[in-house]
Amino acid sequence: MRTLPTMDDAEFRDLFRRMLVTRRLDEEAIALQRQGVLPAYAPVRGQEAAQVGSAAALDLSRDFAFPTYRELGAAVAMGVDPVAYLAMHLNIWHGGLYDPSAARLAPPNAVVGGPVLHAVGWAMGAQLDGTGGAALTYFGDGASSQGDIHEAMNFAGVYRLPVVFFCQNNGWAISLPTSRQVAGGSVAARAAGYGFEGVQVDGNDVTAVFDATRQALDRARSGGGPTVVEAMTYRLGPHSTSDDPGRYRSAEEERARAERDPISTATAALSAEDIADAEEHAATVVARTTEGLRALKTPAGDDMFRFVHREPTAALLAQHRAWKESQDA
Ligand SMILES: Cc1ncc(C[n+]2csc(CCOP(=O)(O)OP(=O)(O)O)c2C)c(N)n1
Ligand SMILES: [Mg+2]
Repeated sequence: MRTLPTMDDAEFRDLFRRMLVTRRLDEEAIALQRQGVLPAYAPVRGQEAAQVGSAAALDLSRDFAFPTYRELGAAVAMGVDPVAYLAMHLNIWHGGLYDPSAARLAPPNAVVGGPVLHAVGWAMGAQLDGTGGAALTYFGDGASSQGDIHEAMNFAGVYRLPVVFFCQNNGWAISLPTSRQVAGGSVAARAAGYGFEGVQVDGNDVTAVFDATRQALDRARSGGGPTVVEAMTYRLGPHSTSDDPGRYRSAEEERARAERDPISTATAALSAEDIADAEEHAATVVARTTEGLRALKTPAGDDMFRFVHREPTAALLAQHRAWKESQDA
């Protein structure tokens, strides 16, 4: 196992700050769900190094990331406004309130395996128009057993598309352990069958994740084809705020895995002053985010009918009229 940090001290401190912002925002999001502000939330605890390390490796001037429903850390690492990202969990609009094109982050996708298909389509476009960017797509150990993933990886392998398949193997797909989702034990090993590279990395070591993702993105941009990066990590919390992990896994397992908590692993390599500084910064971001989320107003119901088609169809216009009439009634 490698020791932290292997990168420049300032870079490492910066990654740690983003991981800590993610941890504290994640705790706040759970509290907001318990207070009835957010209807539901998918916790990130334990996966901060995997998310921040991978997203920080992106070149935001040309790459594009495709998240699932559990990517707060990636959004934080990419500099997306946390209010706009977490607004997704308010369920008041289509996904978050950030501008995906400007942020280089697609709208969060709750279809398991869904973002992977979109990333491959984007990568095909990038290859055709020669802009030189790469796609980074997130998916889980559970998603890796979906047929969509096979189609996406095979297509990407055949066309040698600039895409990095970033699997967060967090041990569980809701109540099913990885052993029931991944025959053969490794998502990375499957890459060989698609004709490209696959690497397994310690997903709780932010520098190891950053290095592996950076290498994979560089390879993708220089025409070397796709890579699977499988970050071995652990979901320390529940699948969602309506899940009780005590029904399918032991407290012993949770305790053992908590010893490899990415935040404490990174903390061991930092000074008390750096940590205090990062805590103060995180507290400021949390306060601003909570205030912002509480202040958000429900958008106009008409928004349901906008953004569906550039030119609305007759059927959609009729539905819009019927909806308006039902509101006035
Ligand atoms: C196509 C599809 N099937 C099933 C679900 C229900 N579902 C939501 S999350 C999940 C488990 C996903 O596990 P994994 O890919 O390991 O990601 P994790 O939740 O661990 O981050 C399932 C089955 C869904 N959202 N979409
Ligand atoms: Mg999982």
